[in-house]
Order: sequence, then C-alpha cells, then structure tokens
Amino acid sequence: MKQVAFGLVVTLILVSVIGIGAVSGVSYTSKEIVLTFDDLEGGDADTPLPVGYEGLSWDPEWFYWDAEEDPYTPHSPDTRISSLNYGGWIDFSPLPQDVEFSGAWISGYNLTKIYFQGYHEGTLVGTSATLTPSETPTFLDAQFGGPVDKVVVVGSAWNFFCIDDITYKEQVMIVDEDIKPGEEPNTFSRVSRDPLIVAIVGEEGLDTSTIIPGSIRIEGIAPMTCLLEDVCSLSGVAGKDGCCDMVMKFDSRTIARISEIKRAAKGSTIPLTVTGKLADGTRFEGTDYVVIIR
Ligand SMILES: [Ca+2]
Ligand SMILES: [Ca+2]
Ligand SMILES: [Ca+2]
Repeated sequence: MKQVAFGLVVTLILVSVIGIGAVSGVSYTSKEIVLTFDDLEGGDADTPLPVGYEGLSWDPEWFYWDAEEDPYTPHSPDTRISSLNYGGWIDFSPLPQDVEFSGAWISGYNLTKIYFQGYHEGTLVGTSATLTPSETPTFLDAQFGGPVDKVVVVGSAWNFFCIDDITYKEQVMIVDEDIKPGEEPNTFSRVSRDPLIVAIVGEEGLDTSTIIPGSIRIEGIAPMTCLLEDVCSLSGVAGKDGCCDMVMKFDSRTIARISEIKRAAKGSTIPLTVTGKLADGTRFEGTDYVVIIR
C-alpha cells in the first residue's frame, strides 16, 4: 500500500516537472496597450463604462463622455472617463498575466489632486506622485516598480478630473507563423484565386487547440477556415512532428488588397503578422513573410 502511494507521488512530481518544461517552449514579449476610449460615443455622467470593457474589470462608478467640456480635455479625441466616487479602480486580474502599469493622461480642475496606487494580489506595490489637474492633459507616470493586477485612481475631491489614454504593458506570446506551411520562400501572386494557407505551428507551450478561431487575424483580415492538423514543424519542414498546428485559409484576393502588398514592387518581401487570443485570454502574435512574384 505504501509503495503504491510512493509511486503516485513520483508520478505527480514528474508531471509537474514536465509541465514547467513545456511552458519554456514559447517566448513572450512586452506589448504596450493604450486604452483611448474613443470607440465609445456619446455618454454622460449617467453612462457607465461597458462591463468588461477591453477585457478588464472596472469600478462601476466610471463613466464616459465625448462632448466638449472645459477643463476636461481628452488626450485623444473625443472620449475620456471620469468617476463620481473620488476616483475608482481598474482590475487587470481577468487578464492571464499581471501588467506593468505605465500611467494615464489627466486633466480637470485644480480643485482636486490625483494619484495612482498599484496592487498585486491585494498588497500595495507602489504609489505614484500626486498631480494637480489643469485643462492641459498631463501624463501621470505610475512608476510602481513592479507588476500589478489592480490600480486605484485616488482623487481628493469629487469628480473634478478625467482620465484618458490609460497605458500599460501586457505580455504577448510569440508564435511561429508559417505561410505556405513547409515551403520556402513563400511566393505570393496578387492575381491568384487560390486561398493562401497559413499555419500557426504547434510547439511546447502552445496547444493550438486553445487558440480562439474567431480571434485570428492577419493584418486585420479574418481567415475563411481554420482547422487543427499536424502539417509542419518549427524548423519549417512539411510533415507531421507530433504537434498539432492551426491551419488557416485566407482569401488571396483580400490579402492582395492590403496596401503594403498592393504597392509592393515585384520581388519584394512583405511581412504578414498574425494575431489572436488563446482561451485563457493570452494574446499572441507571429510574423512571416511573402515574396511578391506577380
Ligand atoms: Ca480618448
Ligand atoms: Ca513557409
Ligand atoms: Ca506540427
């Protein structure tokens, strides 16, 4: 009986070691995200930010508006946010990783003072300098000194401020994109009617079945079809390698209308970047190139 239990412990340890090893297969890069709020139109003090806006959780007191109103100058026209609650919180914990919070642009009356507090799992990581707003938006640099999962905007007086262009850095997974899987170079004819086949190559740390098909874009273009199939390997060679790949078909005529491709001289090499999200919310991107032959 004891032997069985011991065997189970060894198995569990092995599984966890393999698990840690698998994660190191892919790399990550830090990507700056700026929330401009400019996709939101209209609004007033009774219009709360949409629940789950940009995948984050927001203090329900945040509201947005786009109408001109001195001294609440937006940093990016026309929409900014404010709150009726002496500031408010922004919760980044719905994201798969912590963020590096850079700061945000603030304007308003000089009757209030604003600062940020950054938290990680409930512990205060850092506090920014204090800013007295004016009608000219000013960047309040958070300088927390470490990653956070929650930011509290603290205002000393009512709602005499607004915030715009909230800036933070998120981890993005770098994936291996293979246009025309297993072929090199990736020739592209702008008059072709055949679909352009592109693979996101499965590897240690990237289970391609966790890719949300509806999130995939190449230079903003959605694929016509997505299929999980083992067609190529990280080394760029065609054929199975035991790791399932996400294989997508894109409409070549739509790809040919990308302005960089349209303008390209014959023989030139153009990057096509694929982006998307995994089921746990992780953003990914990868870049491969096409050679324009016609
Ligand atoms: Ca804005
Ligand atoms: Ca290729
Ligand atoms: Ca494969």
